[in-house]
Amino acid sequence: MTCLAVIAIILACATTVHVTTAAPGEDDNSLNPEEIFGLLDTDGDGFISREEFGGALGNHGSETDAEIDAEFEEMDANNDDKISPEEFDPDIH
Ligand SMILES: [Ca+2]
Ligand SMILES: [Ca+2]
Repeated sequence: MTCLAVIAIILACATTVHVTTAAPGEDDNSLNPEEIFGLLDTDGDGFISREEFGGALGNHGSETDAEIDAEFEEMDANNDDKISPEEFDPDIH
């Protein structure tokens, strides 16, 4: 969950346009895990690839490739080289 928190912060900073479309009453600066997943899954295939993950964090964060790789592998519980919604956050449904 530490990784997810970092990603949420990075994306919240980088996606102010998207955040303004949130439903009224929702926290202005916070995205739910499903929204974060959708932002990371740039080709919309339902999984976050290593490239998508690295692209999002590499663009907005100060993390090194090795750190991004380590976070990806930590989230990729079944080691199929992509992050499913369940791996990203078990509560995403
Ligand atoms: Ca994808
Ligand atoms: Ca996986």
